[in-house]
Amino acid sequence: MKTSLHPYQVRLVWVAEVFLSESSGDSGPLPSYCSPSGFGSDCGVGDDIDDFILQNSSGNDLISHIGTGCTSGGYADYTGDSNLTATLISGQTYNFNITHNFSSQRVKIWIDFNKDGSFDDTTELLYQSPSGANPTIGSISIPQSAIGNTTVMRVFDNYSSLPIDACTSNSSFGEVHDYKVTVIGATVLCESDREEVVVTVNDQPTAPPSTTAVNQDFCSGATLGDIQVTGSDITWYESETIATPLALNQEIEDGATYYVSQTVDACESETRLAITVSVKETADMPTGATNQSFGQGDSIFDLVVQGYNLRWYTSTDGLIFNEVNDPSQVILKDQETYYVTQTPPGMCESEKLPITVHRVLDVNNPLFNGLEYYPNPVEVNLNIANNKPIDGVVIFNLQGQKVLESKPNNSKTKIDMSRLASGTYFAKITVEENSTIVKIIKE
Ligand SMILES: [Ca+2]
Ligand SMILES: [Ca+2]
Repeated sequence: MKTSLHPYQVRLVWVAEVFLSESSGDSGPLPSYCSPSGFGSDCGVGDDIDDFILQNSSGNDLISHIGTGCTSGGYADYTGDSNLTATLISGQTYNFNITHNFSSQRVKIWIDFNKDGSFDDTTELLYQSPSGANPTIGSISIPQSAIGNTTVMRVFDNYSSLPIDACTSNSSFGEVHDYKVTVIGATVLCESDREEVVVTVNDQPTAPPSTTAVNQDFCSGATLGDIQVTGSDITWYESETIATPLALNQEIEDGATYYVSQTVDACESETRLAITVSVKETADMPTGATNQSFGQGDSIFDLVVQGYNLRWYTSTDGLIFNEVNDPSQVILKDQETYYVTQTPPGMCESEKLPITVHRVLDVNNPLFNGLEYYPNPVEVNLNIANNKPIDGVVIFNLQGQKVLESKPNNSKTKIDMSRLASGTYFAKITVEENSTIVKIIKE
């Protein structure tokens, strides 16, 4: 005997293929039907079925039974009359017109589709008058599923109220006509051999998923799929009982509790594991000038940035970023942009601050031959001199904001920095549309 951690029930079912066809089915002898009871007075004073006309949807008469008057006792069986029969096709609708000799007549029509000798009010009643009338005009529809048979259609007329059923009148006055009809309907043509199918039913309750933490922290943009749980085929819900699952890519909300099930061997756990999430705030970018100068051989480590747990990145296109493992090992390149984030305790990593670096003195550029700037540190006036005339000087603070601008057009100039707060600044010096940046300390 096989033992298993998951004992299952095994059930056997059998399947067969069944072919159906349109057929007129059994054309053999008709069963006998009840004679209607309850007529005290039958139809002698005009409560009869005088004319009965049945037409197909093209308006052609199938049965045209005119001027029949009243049959004594109220029951006329015309099933033996080969001129008063119709062939009716499943799925089609037929119109009828019944003339009475008195007003306020109400009619029911049945067909004994299954040919069992009785007219069933659920499956075989095709028409009932909504109100009393003369004539009674309406239609009957043969159900698509009607069984093919040569059988009997009963037309039952009552004065004022509908017949109780196909065998019982509801008032003293009325008349019944029975007609033979051939119904073209569905019939089983043949059935295949039956084959056994083994169905394995997992009757072991599935446990909910597990986790190492029922409270989990995330950064903004995290989805249900980021929550850490252990289970197979897991499904998230917004409550313990609601049936509608949540999408795995739904963004989670701060402070929300989500409920998760797992499905093992087709059975979903009935209990769900609850996980409460918090979404931490994203930190502001670290503080630093977006343009910084550097000297030959400086590394990322030499850039001036303030923030917690700085992380540095390089990128060739500003779209894909590579994190720098050791900033002291990455030597700065002129005009390159480096990116830096901060991650203060309890917060999520900030956006990236881009910093473009400029070599302080480009010894290879003759435009800046003889460039001098002094004193540095400076208290009041910063003197700048160059062999070639200086077109522009722009002073930036560490945040990259422009704080002073001058267009000297001269090879010597003074910049009054007395009103600036103490700290580090950068001076961008432009000569013939070429620039260099130098670091200035204001005392
Ligand atoms: Ca009649
Ligand atoms: Ca029947």
